[in-house]
Amino acid sequence: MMDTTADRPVSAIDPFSHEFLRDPYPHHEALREAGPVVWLEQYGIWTMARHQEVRDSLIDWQTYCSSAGVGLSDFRKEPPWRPPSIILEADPPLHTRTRAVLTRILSPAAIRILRDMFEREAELLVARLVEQREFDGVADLAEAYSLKVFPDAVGISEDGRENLLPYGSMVFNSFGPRNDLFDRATANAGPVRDWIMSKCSRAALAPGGLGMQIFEAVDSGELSEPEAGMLVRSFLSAGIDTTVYGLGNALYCFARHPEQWSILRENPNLIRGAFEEVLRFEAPVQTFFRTTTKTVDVAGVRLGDGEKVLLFLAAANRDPRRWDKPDVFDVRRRATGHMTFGTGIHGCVGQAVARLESEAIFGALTKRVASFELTGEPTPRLNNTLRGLDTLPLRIVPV
Ligand code: 4IA
Repeated sequence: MMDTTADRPVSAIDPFSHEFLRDPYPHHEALREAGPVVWLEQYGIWTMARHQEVRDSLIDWQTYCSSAGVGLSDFRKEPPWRPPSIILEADPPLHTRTRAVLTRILSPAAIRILRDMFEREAELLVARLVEQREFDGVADLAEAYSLKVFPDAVGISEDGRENLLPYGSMVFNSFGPRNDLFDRATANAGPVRDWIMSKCSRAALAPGGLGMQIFEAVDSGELSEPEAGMLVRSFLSAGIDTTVYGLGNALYCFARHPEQWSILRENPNLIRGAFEEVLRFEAPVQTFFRTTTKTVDVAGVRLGDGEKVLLFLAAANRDPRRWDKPDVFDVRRRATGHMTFGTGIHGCVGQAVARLESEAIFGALTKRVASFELTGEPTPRLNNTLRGLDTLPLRIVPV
């Protein structure tokens, strides 16, 4: 057989180093330009950073599977740090059955029912922040709002919610290598995991909430009782940090680009599209892995069976082959087609909730805030999967 290893593009980049995570964009460019698929020698894995290849791989779930884990760790070779998610870390037919339940519970009709509560909470929070004038965009807005509305909608108790962010930090750092970020995130894993699991049972959930609706799928025979608990865990894993980072990144974009904020204030119908542009430009979820189920040729390079592939969603989002002036933040751009929600059978099932949160928050803010001023240097919160801020000191200039 021909030795294809001589022909493959190779890179020594470590996508999980602090240096990379602090400013990934020059590295994204290097990976895109290295080739359609690139061997990362430090980890012995493949990576794809161009829009076309990332998209094609996400759509081809038969070749690029999820059941071996969507992090660096291969569940066939080492034990997962927690029981695998039965939706994220699953393939059809299991995935088809669990996904159908969550698709229904998060349907457009279900989201419409949430809108009043999400808008009311956004108005309350924004009124308080405008009064306060100076605040931290991460703690006082992105975290405060994300820890309120979605957990309320799921139907979990208020007390103990301080466990949700540490749990999310574990989940998202665990998709990367066992580096310092992973070690720090998992240092206190036991009690946090126990609290999360205690909130996933039927007994812990409010009647009528999204969590209890999962258990109603047990009564109709679609799921087993333990499977329902596992899907509540998926809500609590996927539904909070993602929106914290997304809302925080949005605020950061608007603080750095005041002219874009003015455009939004003059055309509130652009709010929806502006959030898509934030997701393209500063993707809260940067990367995901797949594992090959057979040998496959990608643009003339042969990938072996059972190999890990790191999909650079955030690099696809700035691929000049796909986007005009990709490094310009432009709220008027047609940004749909970004890869931040993924695509294909695993495309984000909760994306309407994320959009609702952003519309509620930025709808309230555009009415009351003329501009945001940075009162200090924002600091990054490094994570193996997520990109976002630890602190974002802001002052509001009211309307
Ligand atoms: C789960 C991709 C990310 C948003 C995500 C994380 C965890 C789970 C699903 C999605 O635990 O099911």
